[in-house]
Amino acid sequence: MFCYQCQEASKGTGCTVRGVCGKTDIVANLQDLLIYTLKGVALVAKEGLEVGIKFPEANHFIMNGLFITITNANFDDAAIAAKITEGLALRDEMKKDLAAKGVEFKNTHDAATWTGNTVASFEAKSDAVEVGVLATENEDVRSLRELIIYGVKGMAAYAEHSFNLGKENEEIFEFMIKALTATLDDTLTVEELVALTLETGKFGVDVMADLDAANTGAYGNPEITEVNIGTRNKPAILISGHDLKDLEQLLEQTQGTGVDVYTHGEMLPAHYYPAFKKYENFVGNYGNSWWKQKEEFETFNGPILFTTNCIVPPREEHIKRIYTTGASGYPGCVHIEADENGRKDFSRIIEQAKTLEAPVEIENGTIVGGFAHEQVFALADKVVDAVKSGAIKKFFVMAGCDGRMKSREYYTDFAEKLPKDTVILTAGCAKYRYNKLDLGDIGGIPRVLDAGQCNDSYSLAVIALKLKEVFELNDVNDLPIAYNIAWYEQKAVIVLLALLYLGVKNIKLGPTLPAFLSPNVAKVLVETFGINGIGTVEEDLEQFLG
Ligand code: FS2
Ligand code: SF4
Repeated sequence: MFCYQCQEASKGTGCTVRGVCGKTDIVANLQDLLIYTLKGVALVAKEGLEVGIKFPEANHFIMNGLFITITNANFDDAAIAAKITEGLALRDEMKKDLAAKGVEFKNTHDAATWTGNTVASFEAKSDAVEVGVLATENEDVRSLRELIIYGVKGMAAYAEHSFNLGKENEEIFEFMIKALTATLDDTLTVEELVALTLETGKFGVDVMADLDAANTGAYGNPEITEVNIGTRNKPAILISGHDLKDLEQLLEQTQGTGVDVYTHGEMLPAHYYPAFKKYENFVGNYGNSWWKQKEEFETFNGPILFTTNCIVPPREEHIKRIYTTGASGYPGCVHIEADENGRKDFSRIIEQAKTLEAPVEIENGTIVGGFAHEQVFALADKVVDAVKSGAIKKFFVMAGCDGRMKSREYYTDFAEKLPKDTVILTAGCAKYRYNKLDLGDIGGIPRVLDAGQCNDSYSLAVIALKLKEVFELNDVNDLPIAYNIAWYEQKAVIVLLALLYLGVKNIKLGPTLPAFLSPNVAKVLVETFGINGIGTVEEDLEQFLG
């Protein structure tokens, strides 16, 4: 195996024996082979698009396959192997379809022609050099190809959440096909790959706008909300991950059962949506960000439903009460599939919850969030006045991910040491590093404004563009907004590329720069966009404020 797609890549260079995330070499290799299979499907789909033939099934397959390979989403080797089998069959059916329509598929790339039909044959193939990341010898080309692939993985995750709410965008699918096939094209120059990287950011903005419209269209605009972080004395289900449609179905199915529902990790912002407030059994948020889950699942007592990443390989005794759905999976955990209408039957989780103890309270009180674009616009006058009067000197976008490395204590420390006339704008699980600190408010505006999940970083971009308009500025970089982003997995990569596409400069990215950036590619990002790594809190505060 060789994997360097996340921030916790071993020794800052890549995992080669077993993932720091817990991924085995077999799972890592099968994930690479799944990506390779998707590239084969994309080659055929591209040929179809060139003559006006579309394959909607391929679009959905590519989207879901990419999502499955995101860090901490799916550790289930059998499920990944089944997906590869499905992909090969789909690819070959598509070729037949083209032939039946008089189109001869001439591409002889191995990704479009290889075949296998047993798990053993997949394991053998997945070990072959042409399949994995290291297939590309030139480190700059490899770096750009993988940067594009990781961006597209994040894009696929957001597209799938939109799709689950009945929204799809053909242009996004066509871009995924273009990007996947481009990573097999040896004729593309480094300059062309850099341009494609920026184009990935453009579609990143589009997919986040689509998901924002899907979420707010279905559940209303997030609004200021106090979320309970304590518990009550009833059996309960914990729902983790990002998929709001899954949450809605779980809430519907638990009505009148005596079973409560709590959010975990990235599902916390669901409480901000008006549509979910009507459920009396939607009690609050339990615990912290993803990496603390082993301890928190112990005290939660009830079943846990993962709708997406981030899964940490569980303790053996927890497997029987952990369920997965969508792109997520873990060997031994029951996986709940949707029927042809998208309905999921969560009754076995509810029945199990009834037999288990209520959660043990590990903290109490409330936290405040719900500052997505419409809520901030509703406060616009207050915010603009505070900036004009000097009560707010600067905003710090501290969106992104959390992770288990000690170096992430930097973000707690940074938030605590920020001057009292600054406001943090956040989204994603990065917020757990400071959302329970008492940082106070500025004239009633809380000093930590949480827009929502990582995809809601879109809201932060919309807010910045609105402020640029209000203050009549020509450049978004002239605003009193600084960017200190924490990243972990590939959804953060698409958020970063989206910000670059929108013209945001001088982003600090930490706790470490991606292992997949070669020195030359990192240099391009530094010279073109001013991206830089974090230093000490003191140095960085000086740099931002000095
Ligand atoms: Fe956090 Fe994990 Fe949101 Fe990432 S819960 S690092 O998936 O996408 O952010
Ligand atoms: Fe290592 Fe991250 Fe890849 Fe897991 S996802 S194998 S931790 S680089």
